[in-house]
Amino acid sequence: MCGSNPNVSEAGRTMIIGSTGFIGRFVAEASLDSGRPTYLLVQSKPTSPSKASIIKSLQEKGAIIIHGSIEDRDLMEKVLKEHKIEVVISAVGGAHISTQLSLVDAIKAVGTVKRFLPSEFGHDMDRADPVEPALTMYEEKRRVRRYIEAAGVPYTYICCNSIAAWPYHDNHHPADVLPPLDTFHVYGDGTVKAYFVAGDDIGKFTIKSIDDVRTLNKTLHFRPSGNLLNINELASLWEEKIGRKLPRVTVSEDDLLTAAKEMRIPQSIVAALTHDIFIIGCQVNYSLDKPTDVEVVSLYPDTPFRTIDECFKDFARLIGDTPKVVNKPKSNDAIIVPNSKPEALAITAA
Ligand code: KXN
Repeated sequence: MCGSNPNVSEAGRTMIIGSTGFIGRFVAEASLDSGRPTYLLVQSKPTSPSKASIIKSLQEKGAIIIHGSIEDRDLMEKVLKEHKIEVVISAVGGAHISTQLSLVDAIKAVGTVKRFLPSEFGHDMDRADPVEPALTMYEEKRRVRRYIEAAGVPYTYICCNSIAAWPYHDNHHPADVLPPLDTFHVYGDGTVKAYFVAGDDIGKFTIKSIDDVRTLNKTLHFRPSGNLLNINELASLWEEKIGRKLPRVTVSEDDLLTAAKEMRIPQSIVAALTHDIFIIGCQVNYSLDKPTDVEVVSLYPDTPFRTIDECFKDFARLIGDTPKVVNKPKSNDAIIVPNSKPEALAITAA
């Protein structure tokens, strides 16, 4: 199936942890789309009705469900052996980063896993240095990196930067939310650029990378130049899509630091990361100059990324199509929309 590319070997059995989460679902869908045998580790009892329906829909697309906990080391060893798992992708949420340590032990013990992707899917932890409480999460992710490297487990770290959506500073899943319809909150002077990558592309390129020898023991950076925008440009693009101008209000560096200091989790983590992205410039203030850096566009020059223009067109379409499911949440002035997949309606309705 991957025939023509000499860097890519035969599709291997892939286990995904956290497949009902925001990132994990994109990865699981992409794995199934690629035709790989896809195993999903899920908790014995789904923690919400929406997670249960996500599992069901992935199962209908061919996923094989394994019940159990990532922290059950004996079970993990047994599963990896019995199903001859070759690739393990973890997309556990920010609150569960350290649960990956015993999984690394299990992977090391079986010795047959060809690639492990820990839950990263953001910035390069070894370079970025956000304020608290994001720093604590990054320290945990750094610890997982060092643990993997010490164990000699083959890995790839995915640094996919930001999700293609309006970057709300108090919402950690902004792609589930429409861009603003009343006011733009512009961080600082609005000129610092970031990479906005469609969730589907995060999944697709993650899966492309897992049996590519060029990403073995590397950090894979997502830097598609067409997806590099500042927040002023993002606002103008959205104005174009909705056919009207909106007022722009400045959210200062101090405002973001104050929100970070409130220590509300996850909102304050997101405020700290928003500060790092749009004030400090953590996605653009370094060059890929380490021998362990690889860049996704140079690896796959013939595979295009979805543009922000296309992603914002999709958001704009949702305004007209689904007026009944557009709700106003209490937490901020954002409007939640379904991401056009039926299970998301359950989240909105819940
Ligand atoms: O529980 C969480 C979570 O799973 C993810 C709390 C915060 C986050 C954030 O993680 C996410 O909202 C945005 C983000 C990261 C990590 C990001 O843009 C970069 C990053 O390195």
